[in-house]
Amino acid sequence: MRSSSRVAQSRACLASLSLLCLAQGVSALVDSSGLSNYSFPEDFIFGVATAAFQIEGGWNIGGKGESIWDTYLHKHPDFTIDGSNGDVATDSYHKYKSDISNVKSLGVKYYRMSISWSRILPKGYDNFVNKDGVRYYRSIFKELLKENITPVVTLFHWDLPTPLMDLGGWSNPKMVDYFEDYANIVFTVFGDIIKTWATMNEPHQHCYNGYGGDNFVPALMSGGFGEYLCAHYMLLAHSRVYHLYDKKFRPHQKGKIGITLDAFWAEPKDKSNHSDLLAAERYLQMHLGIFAHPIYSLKGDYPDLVRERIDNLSISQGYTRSRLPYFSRKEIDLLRGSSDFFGINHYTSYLMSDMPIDIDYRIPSWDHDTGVLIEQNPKWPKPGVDWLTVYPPGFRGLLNWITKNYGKKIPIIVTENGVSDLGEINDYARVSYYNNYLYQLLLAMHEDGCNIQGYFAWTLMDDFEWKDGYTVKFGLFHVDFNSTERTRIPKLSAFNYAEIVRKRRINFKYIETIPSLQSNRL
Ligand code: GBH
Repeated sequence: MRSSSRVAQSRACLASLSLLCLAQGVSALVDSSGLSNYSFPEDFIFGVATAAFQIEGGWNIGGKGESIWDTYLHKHPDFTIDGSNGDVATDSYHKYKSDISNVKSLGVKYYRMSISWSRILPKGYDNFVNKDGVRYYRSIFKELLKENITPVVTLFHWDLPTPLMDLGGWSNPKMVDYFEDYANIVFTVFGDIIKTWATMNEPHQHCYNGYGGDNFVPALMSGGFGEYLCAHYMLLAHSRVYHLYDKKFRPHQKGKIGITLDAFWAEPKDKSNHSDLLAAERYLQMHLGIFAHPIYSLKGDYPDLVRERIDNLSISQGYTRSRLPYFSRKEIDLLRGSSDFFGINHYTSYLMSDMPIDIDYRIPSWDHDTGVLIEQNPKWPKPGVDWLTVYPPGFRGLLNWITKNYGKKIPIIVTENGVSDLGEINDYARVSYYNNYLYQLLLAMHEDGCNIQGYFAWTLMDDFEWKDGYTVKFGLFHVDFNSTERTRIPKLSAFNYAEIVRKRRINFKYIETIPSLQSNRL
């Protein structure tokens, strides 16, 4: 690892890295030692994130029931591009102690993880609580606390218990009750330890890819209907659980509860073209505003733009009623303000331009309703997976968009951000990605006044990447999926992130310091 070829390689990479810095206007903003001028406040939350289905494995161990990803992948082994599934994943079910010591080695004080609903309630319903499942998560939480790491827990990161999917999953209004019943058990058994909860992860991605399309399980392909039913009942379920916590648990457990949304940044393709500016804004409203406006705006409800657009298109397509359900007055009031923080996941940006829509078009879809042409900018680097190009200023743009729309009072927590690699340990592109994206976050805080309180890197280690199986690698730690041990090795980016967390500054010359890493092991 410390060979001269590695050093030579790093020098070559440095050249391209500094070009990237220049291109992104960073070079003037660092001092001569390469440290960023701005720093992260002492109380800034630094963490690292994972999700149950992507790491645990142990799919039928310890009394766990099946989730939709278990059931679907067993039935359709070709769904993932490598024919894989989550049966073993990174085997965190057995290796959680070493995972926690890896979290600790990064120096972060927070760990974002999710609970597998079917490990706690094997059939999804609350009449039977699986004691082994409760014990498993308590052991993790205890181990984290022992290492002085605070767990931040998501209740739902896409692995719905299969029996609930058999009844329509999130398109069934009864899901609001079932989610409340699950949350009630989880708050009861873990609320003494867990003080930060997120109800759900990225409802947009779950609904769009799983209900509207077939990129994710349950692959319903119910375009133009499925996404909106799913979104609607997920929002109502979120609000129900927020109020459950607020009334029944918060008074004695004294925690916080919010939600994690997601968005790509929408960069107008031609900034001088008014219709491209409108297209970019429309994209953000249809993707992020549709979830954020009901929760975080003063007015509540779906954004007017979204409401009117889907109503009008539905009618012109010959439907008697809108494909987007309506909230009652009471539901609007209960949703408004139902989050203590704004959790946001962000990875990449796209160029947006206007796509004129055919109002009589008979096959509805979220994409058609949005009416935006989405393209990648070929000039932005693409270090790994096809959907992810690197454009750090887009991150600042998104943080400002959130602040502009929902105010400075609501604390923003970046609950995921990261990039994929092709399997290398010396992941120079990820070092550069984190440095540049974190710098944009500093600019959003220090120059734009965005109220950003935390940041979680996605992800601790290479994991099960949904449809991409194990072919796409987002980890700070490399995982050897060919070994039964699932051996974890820190990548270069793990050392770099640990240094950022320790120094509270970004070191843009980090790669130059590689030879000194040897004496500076995690
Ligand atoms: C996050 O979603 C998830 O929360 C996390 O579980 C996941 O591991 C992480 O991203 C990294 O992917 O193949 O062109 O159809 C991010 C949103 C949704 C972006 C699915 C990529 C597939 C695009 N992702 N999408 S495509």
